[in-house]
Amino acid sequence: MQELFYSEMLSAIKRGDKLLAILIDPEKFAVSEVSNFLIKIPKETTHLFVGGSTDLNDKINEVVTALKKYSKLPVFLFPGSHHQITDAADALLFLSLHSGRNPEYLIGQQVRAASTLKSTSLEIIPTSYLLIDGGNESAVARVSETVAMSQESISIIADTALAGQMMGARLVYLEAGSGAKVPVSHAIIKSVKNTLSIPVLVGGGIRTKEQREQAYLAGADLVVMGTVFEDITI
Ligand code: 1GP
Repeated sequence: MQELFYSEMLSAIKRGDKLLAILIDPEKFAVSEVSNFLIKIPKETTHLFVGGSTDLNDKINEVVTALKKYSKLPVFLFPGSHHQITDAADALLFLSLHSGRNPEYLIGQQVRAASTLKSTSLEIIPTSYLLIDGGNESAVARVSETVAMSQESISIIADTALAGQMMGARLVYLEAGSGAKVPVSHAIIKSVKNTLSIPVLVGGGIRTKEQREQAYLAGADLVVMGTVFEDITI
């Protein structure tokens, strides 16, 4: 499998670029507003992520197709389930919820996706996904029926991320949950960054440019922002 989008990400990080993904939840996105949405997101945006925890409709293909029509940014799927796959996107974050102990989200959903992905044009990027307590119950915790890791457990979080890397993950995603009250702490980002050699993605509860810059300073290679841009399309 080619690793075009992953290689581009590594090259950008090596150059010292800071990456920014805007997350679009298809359920909350008005396709008719796509061009308006793309004008209003930050000019620093490097990636568009598409996906959501709830699986109430099959809008994902429609949303990705509309984004690809109006934007040259790479579109990565960030699926909440094996239903959220479309070849209209460029790449797939093939998530395994390593913070949790629910086999359905460690391997079950991945098995359900495997036969579809066998003939996909998507670039598949194995991603270690860690849910960290963001101060409120997240949709990820509710849907996956797993408990978020405490922000106090810095060494366990770093060890979990390291185990994910050792298992072959090409990215680690530190997730405080969409709409988190408290983003992932700088101490956690720093510890994971110092422990791992793969890129570190951080999201959940990041609302301002300043918070984003602070996450980069702590060691995040890519910041994900979603909720703060949702009202653009509603
Ligand atoms: C959620 O990390 C993303 O999966 C983004 O979170 O919606 O809080 O920006 P927000």
